Amino acid sequence: KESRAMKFQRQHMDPDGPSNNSNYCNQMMRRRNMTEGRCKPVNTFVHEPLVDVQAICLQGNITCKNGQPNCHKSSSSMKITDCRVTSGSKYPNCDYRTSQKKRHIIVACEGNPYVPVHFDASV
Ligand code: 5FA
Repeated sequence: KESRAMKFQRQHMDPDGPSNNSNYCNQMMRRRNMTEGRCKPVNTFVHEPLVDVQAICLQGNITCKNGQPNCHKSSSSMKITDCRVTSGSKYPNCDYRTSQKKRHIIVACEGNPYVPVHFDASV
């Protein structure tokens, strides 16, 4: 079974991306299996080395949106792409808007090793 750490990597890590095109989210949301059963409404991909994202678990500790205490905010801003389903999107034809940004990201970490398991927000 896929671990939560592996699920985070599948859903949120694309260190070598993005291929600079407006179809990025349409392609990546499908390729990373987030358009099976439903169109996942919002999802962020991070374009930084995996080790740099894992290191966020050692950076500023903050409260998560769900009230749990295990969130961490990156001390540097990171290259990200936000994917948001369009209002006209109709499953199974999932259609996304692609927006590239540089933001501090907030991830939830769990386990031993203590690694990212959830993408909480970008600020
Ligand atoms: N989740 C939320 N806060 C968490 C925390 N502090 N520590 C660990 N996990 C935390 O997200 C709900 C999901 O986020 C649940 O699985 C919860 O355990 C975890 P959502 O944004 O309400 O739903 P979603 O559809 O965006 O996310 P899912 O794909 O269902 O959940 P994932 O956590 O696998 O993916 P995510 O990284 O996009 O949240």
